Amino acid sequence: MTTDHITTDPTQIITIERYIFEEQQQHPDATGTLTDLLYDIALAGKVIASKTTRAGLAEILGRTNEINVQGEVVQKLDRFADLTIFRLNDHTGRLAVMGSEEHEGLLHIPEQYPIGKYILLFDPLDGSSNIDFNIPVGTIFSIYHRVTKSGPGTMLDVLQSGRNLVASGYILYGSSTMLVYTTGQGVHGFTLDHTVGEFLLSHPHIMIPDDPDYFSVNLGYEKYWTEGVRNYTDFLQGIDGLIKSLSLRYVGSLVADFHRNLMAGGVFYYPADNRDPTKPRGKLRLLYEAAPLAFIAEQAGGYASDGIGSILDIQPEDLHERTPLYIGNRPLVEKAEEYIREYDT
Ligand code: AFP
Repeated sequence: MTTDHITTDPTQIITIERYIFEEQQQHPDATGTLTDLLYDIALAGKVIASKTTRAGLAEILGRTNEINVQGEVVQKLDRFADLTIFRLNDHTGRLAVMGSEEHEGLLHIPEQYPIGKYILLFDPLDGSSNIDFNIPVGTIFSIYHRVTKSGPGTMLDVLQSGRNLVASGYILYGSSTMLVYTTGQGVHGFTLDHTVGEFLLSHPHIMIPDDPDYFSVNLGYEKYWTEGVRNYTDFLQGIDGLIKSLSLRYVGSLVADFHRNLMAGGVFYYPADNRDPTKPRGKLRLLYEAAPLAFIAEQAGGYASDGIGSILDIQPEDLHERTPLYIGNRPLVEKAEEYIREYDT
């Protein structure tokens, strides 16, 4: 028998299931449903990780030649991740309805299964255009309480502002697989130990460091930006001498870019630009990308804005609504708002 996976004192190991359970115990009225739901998402993450790390081998790499509702080519792994999350959550009686970035409409709970009290929104595989190049991708999820009283969940349940989030998180499929989540009691990170098949607590109570190292933006689009965004970018590079220059890091995979800045300090932004008249508010989706990460940023001491005000205060009007996003250290994000106020309004 091999024992090489037993590298840690077992009394020090905290599984994600135990951690979420103990966190929920602090709420006397908690029924355990949220704990179970988060654990189901962790399970989906493990299943998806098993495929993303074998993408080339499993002959699953590549495009399906289908166009999704965002007008993007659907990757096979996107479809697998999407189906995995849906199927692991459609029958549990915990959800009233789901929404996926890959689908135009709501994903209803099949008739034969019970309806629950939570709403789950997810971007099954964000950054999927990177898959063919072995670059990290991620799953982003958000959980709300339903607002309607009974029956299948409706658009009213889904179109809630980020202030109503019960929990949000992401799974990063990188050099290791990490799950980071918040239920409004701080941000906690878990790393998947493949040898035991479980997410183990590796980063409790994550806070964004005060002294930021990085800025992340697609500089290739600079010519499409407003004056405020260009001047803000100069500021981050220390060109006007107000701060030391930050290093530029841009993966083009939001979860990876966000995670690095969360751990090291920095700002990610995807501004509004005039590159594509059909997308005047940038590329990123409010409900599937910006709001869940904004909740995490705020819980880690940071801030997220659309350049004018908090992402969490935006009342969505459409399931696939887009928003400019500035996210990371609070002073850096507030500085973006300042530049936009001064030059663009
Ligand atoms: P894909 O899922 O099409 O790769 O898009 C990824 C993404 O939504 C987000 O993860 C990135 O931060 C952003 O788009 C990158 O967009 P650009 O390629 O325009 O910089």
